[in-house]
Amino acid sequence: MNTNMPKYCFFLLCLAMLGACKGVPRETVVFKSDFEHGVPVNVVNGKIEQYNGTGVLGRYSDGGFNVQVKGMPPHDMIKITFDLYIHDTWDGNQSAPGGKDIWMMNVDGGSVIYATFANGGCTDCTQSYPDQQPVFFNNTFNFALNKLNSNAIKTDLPGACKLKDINGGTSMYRIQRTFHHTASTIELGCFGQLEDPDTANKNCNESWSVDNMRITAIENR
Ligand SMILES: [Ca+2]
Ligand SMILES: [Ca+2]
Repeated sequence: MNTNMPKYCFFLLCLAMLGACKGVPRETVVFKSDFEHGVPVNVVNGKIEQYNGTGVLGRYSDGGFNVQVKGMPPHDMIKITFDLYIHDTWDGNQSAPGGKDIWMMNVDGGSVIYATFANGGCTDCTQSYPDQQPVFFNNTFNFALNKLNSNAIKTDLPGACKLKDINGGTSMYRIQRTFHHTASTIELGCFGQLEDPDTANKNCNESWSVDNMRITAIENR
């Protein structure tokens, strides 16, 4: 038997432990809310509504909210996660007057998601999501033609207003984006840009809300 074997194994174990420690990113949650206790102080233009047994930030149709976080720890990356609910009858890529129905997410004024969504049983509607951005050619923004509810993780939820209590009236998407970011402040904005000729009932016909939002600062080490 090789008497050096125990020492050799100990040496390998130390190397493995060192390797495990080095390079592990440090994650700090800088904003987190399930919207069960009112509008968080970081949220501008926030409003809370009960939907399907839980508090959500919304509902909005046109317009939306901003989340502002200041004094963040040193970091290299930001991870944003939340649930996005698309409520009732969205027309996706349809032309005027029903569409397009666009939902967008901005970070520090730059566009991260600018996409159309369709929902609520629209038979010949397409949506651009999960494509994040339209392609600009022929002097216009061309949105991708994906199937209604593409990439939704739930499509059998009840509607919120026009399709209230009707299963399939709401679809839910899990939004998760990670990107390079080093500034000590961040401003996240979420907005709708919806077309509906029935302006008096727009917020009932097509709206959106979010839940379980978390912003994490990640420092690579
Ligand atoms: Ca909630
Ligand atoms: Ca519409």
